[in-house]
Amino acid sequence: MTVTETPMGFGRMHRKEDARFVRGQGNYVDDVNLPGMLHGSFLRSPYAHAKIVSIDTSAAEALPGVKAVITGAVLETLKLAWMPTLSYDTQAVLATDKVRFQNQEVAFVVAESHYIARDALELIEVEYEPLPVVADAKQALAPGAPVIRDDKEGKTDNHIFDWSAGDKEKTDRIFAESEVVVAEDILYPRVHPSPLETCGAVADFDKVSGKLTIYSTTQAPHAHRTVYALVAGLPEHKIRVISPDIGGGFGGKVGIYPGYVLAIVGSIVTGKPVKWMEDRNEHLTATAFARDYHMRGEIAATKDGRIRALRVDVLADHGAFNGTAQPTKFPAGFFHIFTGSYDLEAASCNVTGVYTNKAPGGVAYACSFRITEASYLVERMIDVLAFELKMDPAELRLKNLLKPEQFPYTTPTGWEYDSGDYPKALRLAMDMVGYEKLRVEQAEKLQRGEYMGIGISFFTEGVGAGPRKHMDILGLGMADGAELRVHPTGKAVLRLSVQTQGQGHETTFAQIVAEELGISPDDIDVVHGDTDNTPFGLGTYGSRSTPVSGAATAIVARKVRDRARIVASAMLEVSPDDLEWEKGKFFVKGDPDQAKTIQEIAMAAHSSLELPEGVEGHLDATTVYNPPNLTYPFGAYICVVDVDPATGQVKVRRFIAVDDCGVRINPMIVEGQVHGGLADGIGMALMQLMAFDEDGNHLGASLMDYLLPTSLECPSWELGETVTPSPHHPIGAKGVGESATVGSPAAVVNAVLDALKPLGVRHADMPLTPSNVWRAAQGRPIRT
Ligand code: PCD
Repeated sequence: MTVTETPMGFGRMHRKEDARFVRGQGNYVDDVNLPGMLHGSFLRSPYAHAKIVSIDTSAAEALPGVKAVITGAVLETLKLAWMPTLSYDTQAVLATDKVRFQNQEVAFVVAESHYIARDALELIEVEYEPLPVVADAKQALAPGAPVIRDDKEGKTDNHIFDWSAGDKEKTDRIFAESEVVVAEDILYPRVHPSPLETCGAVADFDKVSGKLTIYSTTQAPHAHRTVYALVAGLPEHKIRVISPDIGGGFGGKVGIYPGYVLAIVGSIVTGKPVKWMEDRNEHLTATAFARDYHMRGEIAATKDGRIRALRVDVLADHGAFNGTAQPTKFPAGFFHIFTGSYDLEAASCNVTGVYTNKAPGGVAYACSFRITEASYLVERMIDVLAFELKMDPAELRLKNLLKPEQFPYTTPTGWEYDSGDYPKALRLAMDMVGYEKLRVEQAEKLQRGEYMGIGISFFTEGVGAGPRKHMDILGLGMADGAELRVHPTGKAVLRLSVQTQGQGHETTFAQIVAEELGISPDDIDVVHGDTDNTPFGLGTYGSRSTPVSGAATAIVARKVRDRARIVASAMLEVSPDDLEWEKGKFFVKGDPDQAKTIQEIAMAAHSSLELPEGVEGHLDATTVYNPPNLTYPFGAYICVVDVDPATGQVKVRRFIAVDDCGVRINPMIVEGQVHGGLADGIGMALMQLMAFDEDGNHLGASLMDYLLPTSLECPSWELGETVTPSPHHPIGAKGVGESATVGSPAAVVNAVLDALKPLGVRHADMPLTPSNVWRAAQGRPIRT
């Protein structure tokens, strides 16, 4: 795709940040090297569950170059052994009483070099007393199961929460009277975000000024600063969190990890800056996982395929500490959006969260707070129903999709979808793939003993958390700020509270200002990821930057424009009402030659020109945006696969993705976001699983076992779009960052199962690896 000129607003434009990235000039946390900096490293537990009898650090401390060895006992004296999680639970910073998952942090060595620190770890003696392990969520609530969180007073089981949504009574009534009821057990396995860059931090505590500066891999610098202030009792204005370039986040960099805290403690203890940077093995085993939802879905319908109700029961594996990141009111995130894109009479769900001896986290991983699980569930259930009714899955969907005239639409579980034209998107995807013809080809192939599958999924997401009256994280409302400064020469600086991790905000947010003010995006600098230099806000995840900060940016630019109108009226000696705006300039109504450009106006605002009331001498403005609702992007995906039942090999031949994220700021970036998410979906559907044995040993602790999709597994994506603007968003945009990860796994799985349908296979769980596909084809699918 060639782009020849910079658009003065929305449109295709190369990413401004790429100039430094492609030259290897990004500045990541590991590139931060401060004078006198020391290095920290963790001793981690070999056991998934064990009592700590004793820890002897004397030999490690004696190793030349070692500056400090910090244990849980040391942290206890500082009241820092435990920290709050994003779900109001507590998490051990360093284990004190016992270890609760394999590779949990047990001790932290600070030394002159990373290598000395690693060597010293070998000299620490820990005596463990192994305890029975709960590795399987389904065993967590069994009578007599070992209690993982006995640190919590009075805790006698592994239960975390029960949460339900929808109208259970009405749903049950419809199920009782429905002609067809189908049930299926569906697992969304534990997976991991696995960005290119692992997690790390450099902490620098200045004893003289009392100021703590932390460079860290965080998607939410302001929220982290507040948590550090509350936990460590440090004054918030003396903490500066800098999130420099981030090599991908995908939700895994939302929470606070023990490593960040220990870099801080290490710096306070030694008086020197301390760097902590984990390796891939540590990242895969100890940072936030995603999913791990064991779901039982039931769908009620008429014989001719009108879907009436959905009922879901979920067992949610949250690992050893409940550290999921989502708005407080919703312990199962936004899972209750599981009615998806369909017009149902009723729905209800119950989610039970349990502790297991696995790493904590449960973050998004491109899921907008459990919408991936919800979307996968409903899209699989639709195909299961189609299987039973012997109906075409496209026809079944078209029959039940919400109609454009139903928007704004309130779902049976209380979401208000803002806008959509679903049938149009699905029909477009079907046209693009040549659906009818493909079905003919599929039938012909089957005659020849070749198994080809066509999988459809239709998703609706709710992104842009969120309205403050419903949504907060740790008591912090989910609004975001924006500040816009226009210099005398008409160049601008936009300061944002969201934090890009590769999405291209330095480009797209400049484009929003450009669209509103007619200043070239090249003349607008976007500042982010530094709490000292940006307004407060909750950060980037749940595809919220465009819905929340994108709105704030448009609004702050409009405030600047309002001030510019007043200045222009003084310059042109007419009333502000007599001016008309055309991108980049104000002119006198009926006399377009009498005009002042935004650059001229900016200079005048700073000059000796006498300014009217309300304009003190510049155009700068600031705002905070509290979204009235989420935005609801949607899409229709179709995947075509060839499956060899004899070897279990799956080849994704084609993938059509029609996305509707409202108005697109930069279509090229949107397409890039979709490409990435589709690849992610193929990874989850076909390759990825965080597996554990019954002793809680991690079985996929390297990228040799935990497989990431590459271009070899991906077809050449075929993208389409429809544009249904969000009616409540100032520029009509909806989020898109997670859409493809939400929508694609179901399309791939539905395609593989469509191929195996002639063999009588109705369902098999992800990941559909060759061995799992082979087993399914033999009539022995792996069940969970
Ligand atoms: N856009 C446009 N238009 C529209 C929308 C959007 O243009 N309509 C664009 C923007 O601006 C940006 C992007 O696109 O740039 C995205 O956006 P959004 O949707 O808003 O989102 P954000 O917030 O920004 O981001 C976030 C996301 C998420 S969430 C995830 S996972 C992932 C995604 O993002 N991650 C990542 N993507 C990505 N990419 C990259 N490169 N890297 C990363 O890391 Mo979570 O919750 O965290 O799990």
